[in-house]
Amino acid sequence: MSLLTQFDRYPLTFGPTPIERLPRLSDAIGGSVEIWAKRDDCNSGLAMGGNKLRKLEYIVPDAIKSGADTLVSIGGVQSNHTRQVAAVAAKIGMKCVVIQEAWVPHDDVVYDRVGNIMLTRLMGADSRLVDDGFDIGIRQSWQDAIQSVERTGGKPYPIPAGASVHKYGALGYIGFAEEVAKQEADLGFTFDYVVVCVVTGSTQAGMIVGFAAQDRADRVIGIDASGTPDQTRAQVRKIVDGTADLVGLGRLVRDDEIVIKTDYAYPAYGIPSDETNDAIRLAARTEAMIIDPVYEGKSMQGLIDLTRKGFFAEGSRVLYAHLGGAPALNGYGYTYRNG
Ligand code: 5PA
Repeated sequence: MSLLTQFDRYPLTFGPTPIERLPRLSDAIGGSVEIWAKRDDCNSGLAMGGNKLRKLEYIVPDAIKSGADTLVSIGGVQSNHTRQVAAVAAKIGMKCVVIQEAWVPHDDVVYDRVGNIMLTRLMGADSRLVDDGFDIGIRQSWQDAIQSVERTGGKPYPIPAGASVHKYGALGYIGFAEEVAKQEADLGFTFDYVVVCVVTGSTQAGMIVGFAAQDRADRVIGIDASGTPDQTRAQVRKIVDGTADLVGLGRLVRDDEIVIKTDYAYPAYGIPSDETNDAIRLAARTEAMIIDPVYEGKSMQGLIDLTRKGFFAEGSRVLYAHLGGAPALNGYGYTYRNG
């Protein structure tokens, strides 16, 4: 039985996302485990897709019901989230204001003109650059933007960073967990682990609640890419509790069911390490699977390191959640100028 039957969903995605085996990547990192990917990066035709569309499917009905005419959200300059909010606004015929803070100390000359922010502007969003640094919490700049819409006679619908501390923000990734269980039934086996990047928290939190209903939430291995893991962990805990209550999970999720590895976010949010870049190149060269330096590159780095260290028992099947994010690569043209 789905935990989601009582909630409205506005379709923004193609449907269940494909799961594929990554044999050349598995071999390249030792062949002791089977790496598979669930391709949420290919989930939608809206502006290149990604994890926020799965979340926004459960938020849009509330936005429409509220009578709002403007979605207001926030992220960094190369935020995938604000791109997807801008896409949804265009698709449902609302206006969009997005705050883009200076979350990443990155100086590529085209950083604020290509990739996510270019697409965001193309789709007609009012993209406002603000010079504040990284923080996943509630920001003054976002509250100012909400008020600015009100002052000009609009009706804002606020969506927090990553759609994460929104009441319905984690429902989409409960759907992910239920979808995996259905796909496993077709495949004829179950995955031993799911590896997922975590920053603002609702992706992993939704998975935890969804997999808790299948009694395997501790098999969801979060890889922190925020570099502020205490804050991220506290936010995941809070979202898990609120969401478990909302959907009627019927029990508290234990602390040991929230697994977050904190070794891979260095040197900082949005800045790839040499090991992140090795992971990005390896995924590209073995499987033509394109991942970004901010999020998925770090979770792939974690997956590779944990595999090599023997964290996953030999013969395990590990499902890498590919959450999107490739458009940000355009902002790192200098880093990858030689491949
Ligand atoms: C993001 C987030 P959560 O924020 O739900 O933990 O997801 C992490 C994540 N992978 C993983 C990709 C490709 C992501 O875009 N992106 C944010 C953004 O502003 O784009 C919310 C931070």
